[in-house]
Amino acid sequence: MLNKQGYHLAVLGATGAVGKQIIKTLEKRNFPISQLTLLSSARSAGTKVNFKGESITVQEAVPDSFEGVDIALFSAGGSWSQKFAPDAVKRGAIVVDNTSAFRMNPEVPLVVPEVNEDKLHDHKGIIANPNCSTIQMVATLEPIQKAFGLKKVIVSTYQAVSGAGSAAIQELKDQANAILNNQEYTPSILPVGSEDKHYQIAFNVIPQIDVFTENGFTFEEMKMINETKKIMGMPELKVAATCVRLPVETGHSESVYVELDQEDVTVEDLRKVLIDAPGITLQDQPEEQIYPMPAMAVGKDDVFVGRIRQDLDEKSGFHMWIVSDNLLKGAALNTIQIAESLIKLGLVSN
Ligand code: NAP
Ligand code: 3JN
Repeated sequence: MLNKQGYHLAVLGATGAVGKQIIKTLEKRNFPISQLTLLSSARSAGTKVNFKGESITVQEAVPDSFEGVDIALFSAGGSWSQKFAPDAVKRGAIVVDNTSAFRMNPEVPLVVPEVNEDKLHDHKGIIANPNCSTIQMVATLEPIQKAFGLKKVIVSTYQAVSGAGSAAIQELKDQANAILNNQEYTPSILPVGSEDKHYQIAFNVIPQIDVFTENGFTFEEMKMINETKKIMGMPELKVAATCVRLPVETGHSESVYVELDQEDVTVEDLRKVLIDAPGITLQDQPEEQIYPMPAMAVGKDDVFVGRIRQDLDEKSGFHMWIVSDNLLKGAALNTIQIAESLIKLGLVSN
């Protein structure tokens, strides 16, 4: 049942991998909704979606789709955010955007509520949701930074295909089937859908996510570097990233090395800080072979951290392994948590 006292929400990209998770998560968290407008391109317009026992018809997005909308959750791709965000804001909606279109705009807060919820007060109509790989890393780094100070971060990611959308999930399944059945398969999506060159992802690992930039890092790697500094409010923090695609359907993993300001920190000190951190579940019992894995993180809200160990040469250096559901905390859930924070802080009216 929709709630008359709730908010009019719109979801742009409602039929995509992220959009579907947004709809599920809104229902699961009983988000106060008086009206739900579901938007896609003309391709999926007319699709019926069940929400809280009601059938909602997906509509083709046009500027007037945002008339009367209080909060608009965008996940249709950057160019569509650029096109529709001004239309939505002009009509009085607050846009929470899941794309990279506005993330580095100094006028736009880039928010992970556990880290920098207070930045929502500065919004001018658009709030950006960070990249999935950034979110799970900063949720872990923030309590460490607060307790011990951070000097340097080096991350290598192991990213699931669902991060590249519904078509990439299908490609992994079709390709794995074809290879197991000795059939031909021509890759067409990964590493980057819009590029000419594509590689096999089933039974393979691709060290490229998004396009290359001039400095040799990919755009995905630059997003992690720049977004981490912005969210943590640490422009001087040293960050390097290598982003890699794996044949896993959902759940991003990260091997993260940090160097702390404080010299005398132990593994136990880090565990104590993380065990109390919001949105983090510590899974770190090597003697019992307990550590995070993507298959176990799917469908869960938290960021899972384990394999914490001190570097053998650098006393203030620590290694850890961070896993989260990239479609939930990495995208849909964080977007909805931002909307919940806006309500909690009295920053949105209905
Ligand atoms: P997807 O599975 O390919 O879905 C794309 C969605 O966008 C579909 O609903 C599609 O509608 C819709 N769309 C495409 N063109 C549109 C248009 N002209 N007008 C309105 N809707 C349109 O992709 P996804 O994985 O859900 O990701 C979508 C976007 O979310 C990505 O491009 C990215 O910017 C962002 N994203 C962010 C993160 C993160 O790290 N936070 C993670 C993943 C994705 P049709 O069904 O009609 O085609
Ligand atoms: O590939 C992944 O695992 C995450 C991908 C996110 C993504 C995919 C297409 C476009 C993004 C993003 O959110 O950074 C974008 C984008 O730049 O908007």
